[in-house]
Amino acid sequence: MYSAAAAAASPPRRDFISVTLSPEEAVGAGGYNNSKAWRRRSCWRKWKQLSRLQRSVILFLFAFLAVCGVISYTSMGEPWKSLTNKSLDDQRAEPEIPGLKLANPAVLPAPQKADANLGDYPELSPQKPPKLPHVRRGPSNLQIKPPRRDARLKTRHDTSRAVEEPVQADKEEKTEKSVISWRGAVIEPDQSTEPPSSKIKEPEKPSSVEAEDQKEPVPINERQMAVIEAFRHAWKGYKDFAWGHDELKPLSKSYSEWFGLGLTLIDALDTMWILGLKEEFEEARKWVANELVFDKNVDVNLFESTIRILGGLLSTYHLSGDSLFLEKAKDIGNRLMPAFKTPSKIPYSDVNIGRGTAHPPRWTSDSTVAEVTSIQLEFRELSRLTGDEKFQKAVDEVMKHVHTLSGKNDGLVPMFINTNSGQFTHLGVYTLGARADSYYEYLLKQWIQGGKKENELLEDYMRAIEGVKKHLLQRSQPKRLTFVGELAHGHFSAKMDHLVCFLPGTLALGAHNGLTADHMKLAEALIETCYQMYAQVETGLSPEIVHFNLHAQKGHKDVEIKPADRHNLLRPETVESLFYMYRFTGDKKYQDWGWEILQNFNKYTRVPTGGYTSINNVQNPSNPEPRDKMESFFLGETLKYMFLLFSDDIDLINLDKFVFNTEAHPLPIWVPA
Ligand code: DMJ
Repeated sequence: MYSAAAAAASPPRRDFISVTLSPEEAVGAGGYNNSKAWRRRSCWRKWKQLSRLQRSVILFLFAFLAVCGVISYTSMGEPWKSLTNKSLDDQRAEPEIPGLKLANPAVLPAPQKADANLGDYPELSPQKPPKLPHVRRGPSNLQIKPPRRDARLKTRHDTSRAVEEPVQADKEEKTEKSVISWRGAVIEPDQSTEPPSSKIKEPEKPSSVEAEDQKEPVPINERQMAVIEAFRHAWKGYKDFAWGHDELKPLSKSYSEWFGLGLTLIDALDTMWILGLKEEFEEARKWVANELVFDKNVDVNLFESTIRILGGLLSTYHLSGDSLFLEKAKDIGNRLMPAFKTPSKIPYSDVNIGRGTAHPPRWTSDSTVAEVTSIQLEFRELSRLTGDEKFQKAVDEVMKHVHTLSGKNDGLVPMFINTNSGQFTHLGVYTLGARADSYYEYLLKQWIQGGKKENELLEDYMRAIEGVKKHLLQRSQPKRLTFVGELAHGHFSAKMDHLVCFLPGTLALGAHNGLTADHMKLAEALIETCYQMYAQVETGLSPEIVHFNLHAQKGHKDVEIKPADRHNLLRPETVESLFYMYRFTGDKKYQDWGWEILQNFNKYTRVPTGGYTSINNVQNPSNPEPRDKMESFFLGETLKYMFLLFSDDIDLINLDKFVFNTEAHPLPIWVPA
């Protein structure tokens, strides 16, 4: 190309040849060793001998060559640059599990292939960090420790560094701690807690409590104030009519007993701490100090008492730093241990905490799969705090055993497990709802709690989500809502429990922790569905169970409700997922949806004399049929997640430092010693 252009623009050939100065010519003319001055003179002489035209042509050619040189240099740079970037991207984007963007993924097996049918989820929202004003909250004496640095700033910093400093970024990918999030940010947990393997002699000081002088006053917004008001109203009912008992019956102004252990009070302790309700907290603390006694001849359900009582005490200990709560946690933890004395080590469902005996329900020797696999976060944390390995050993053994069991369907588990044989029973029925739900939640959360090193947990989680995609996802009509149905002996049922609405939050949490962005897409689709389970109902409150329409019928919505399923127990799962979705996307619509739900709770479930009640009929706004019961999780979970959802402070229970148990009690994430 160059010679053709040159030829076209050149003068007659003779002139061109006569001006070509080669080293050979120079050598021939005067010898290679002649002085530089001679060579300069000789060149100059030759130049002078040229005609003006010849000189112009030469100057033009030099100029042309110089311009071409500059152009080709810049255009060669581009492919080089993109090649460098691509190889960096390739290093990041080739995990062992497709879509799993982990810094250290080598130990993970490939999952089974997902059904491609339902891949068409709404687009991810733009991958920008949420626009959250960075404030800390709460009265000064109830302040949660601020992080050592601004997590959002750090995330941005790390992202840009990954592009600008490839060598450094590559090194970071190989460290055990770093994980690439779904937004492409490098996440490095920086908690100061240690895993239980390190010998701890003294009970550990909680890591999350801040020295008084570092606390700042924090503004609480109007929606959060409304949650505080709702909590106070609920608490008033509990205090006036059910103090020290398990549950408030707000209409009859009395209480019901389940374990006789002040369940609502314990479940609500850390909510009061987070909401900054100092007086209420102090009063409840006194009750725990003076009245709470576990040496009682009473049967408790292992799962329920672990997630509500043990979990509640542990998280309150971490938030408050008050050793009273750790002492109580140790006491109940020890009293629950007899449940694990079974032939298979799969625990019994019930324990008598006074007598130290345990047993299965009267009608069967089976335990529920979700129950035996959703006590791990709490017992593992108890081991870490006490240095006594027995708690963790018992629950880890359950997980290891379940990991090896046959009877799963692409990672989906049956609902029952036998305490004698250790095998799954009632095979062939798969749900993400009651009796299986928190198995999936705790796979991910244990992996996060333990510093993302226990690969069997992650492997089971990833496989299970693939199983959900393959067997349980469907779309409704007319709105084409993505929902999670059930499978019974090969037959799909379009039934979804409200309980399943924990799943969008869990998927989003996984994506935040470096798992595939597909999980975030699915989370976005599912939370829309969970919201519609409220929005399409007359009271704006979800029933316990819905059935989705698979075929469009005139005048029918997506959601159908059977008479037996139209109650609402003040459950938290949708609000819980809204909280995670807002934290990770910053999309205000999630706050608005939560706000609508709170208003509808106020409208249809609030009892004027104090407390809130579950209702029997979400389809009848003029008579929702109050049930006269306020579940402890309304204070332990629903109102807590509401308050966190409306907060713009990502350090109000920072999700890179804490993992919530299935009853919304935050426990610290461990880091390697
Ligand atoms: C709570 O006790 C827990 O969230 C549990 O995992 C499921 N059921 C209730 C709330 O709905």
